[in-house]
Amino acid sequence: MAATTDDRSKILLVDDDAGVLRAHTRVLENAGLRVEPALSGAQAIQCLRRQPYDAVLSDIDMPDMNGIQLLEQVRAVDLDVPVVFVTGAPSTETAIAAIERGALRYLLKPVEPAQLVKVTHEAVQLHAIAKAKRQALELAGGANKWVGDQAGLGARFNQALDALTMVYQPIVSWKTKQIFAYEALLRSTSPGLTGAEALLDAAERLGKLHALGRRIRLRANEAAATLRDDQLLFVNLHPADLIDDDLFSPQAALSAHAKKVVLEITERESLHSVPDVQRRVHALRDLGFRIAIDDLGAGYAGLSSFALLEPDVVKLDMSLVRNVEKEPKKLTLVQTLVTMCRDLGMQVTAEGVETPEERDVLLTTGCDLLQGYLFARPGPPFPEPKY
Ligand code: G
Ligand code: MN
Repeated sequence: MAATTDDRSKILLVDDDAGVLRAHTRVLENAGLRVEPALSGAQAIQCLRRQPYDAVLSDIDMPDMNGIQLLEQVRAVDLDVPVVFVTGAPSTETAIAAIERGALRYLLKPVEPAQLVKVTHEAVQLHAIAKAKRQALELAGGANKWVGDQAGLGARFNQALDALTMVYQPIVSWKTKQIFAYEALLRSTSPGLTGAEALLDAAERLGKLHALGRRIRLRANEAAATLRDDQLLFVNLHPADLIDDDLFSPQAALSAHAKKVVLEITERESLHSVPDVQRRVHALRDLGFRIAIDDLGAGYAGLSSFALLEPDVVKLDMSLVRNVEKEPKKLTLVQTLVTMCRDLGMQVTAEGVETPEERDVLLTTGCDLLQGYLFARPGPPFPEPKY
């Protein structure tokens, strides 16, 4: 194994066929690349957790974890590393799945050595660009993206945690002109960590997502206590909250009002890093919580989240709502989702409704629970909607 000071590009090569793995390793090493061979998806994920790679080249057809599943898990660990598939059993289905999930290229076995090298070099270059872009973003972000050291960030984070506020936005039933629920939304106005995203980002970097989640639930619990009994409170969870014991404790603050609380789990982030998702969600239900899938239509998690979470409520992402009256394809998709969810006994809400035109078209699909600036902006407990 090369020394850690070696600055040659590192490639993670995954194939359950030891012969192919050896042959491809030799081709890439001869081209001056460093290669870490892995005989399974699980082994590849272990490697990725230990150190970053410049590209991942993977077979698709493998026992236990196939290449597509591996790709999803890779994204939970590394957002930027390019993934190239090399497969002997091509099908349109897997090709579509691969590209949809952000695979860079799709090569057919047997691969010409020159092509393997060329595509790998391209992937490495793209990775360098992706890394540079992220750094540029951090620089340009100024106030919102922290570029200083961990200790400084930690101090800012603690201040921001103490000062964090929650705002509340109503979800209304258009039919009854009643408030169905409020969604609790995180806000941070602390210097250096302005905005919910900056605060979440800092928590993630510092390994303090649990502390942030607990504080959010403490605040949400204070609000839940003052909410009318016929109104629900929607509270957003981060996937990391699902592995925090505090969430599952009957003594925890929010558990006292569990029957009034709907926990939102976003489709934007993968749940693959959470072991036993179904058991955990079951435990939350036993405490009295209801479960919502948030940002439906914006995530890469596909429909697998339905099977995992069996949600009580589904929230259509605002990207599906925006201009829905002008885009027939979008409308068809929304109609299909609303019908499917309702058939499964789930309540459907639409987020980010901004215009009467969007509202009216959504109503025709059977979606009656609506949230967005058209009714009320998020504000201190509890803004009154206008209908
Ligand atoms: O990820 P989640 O769906 O929980 O985030 C909701 C976010 O969308 C909140 O930050 C909220 O302020 C914002 N929001 C709420 N209503 C609207 C709206 O009508 N339009 C837009 N653009 N944003 C909205
Ligand atoms: Mn939400």
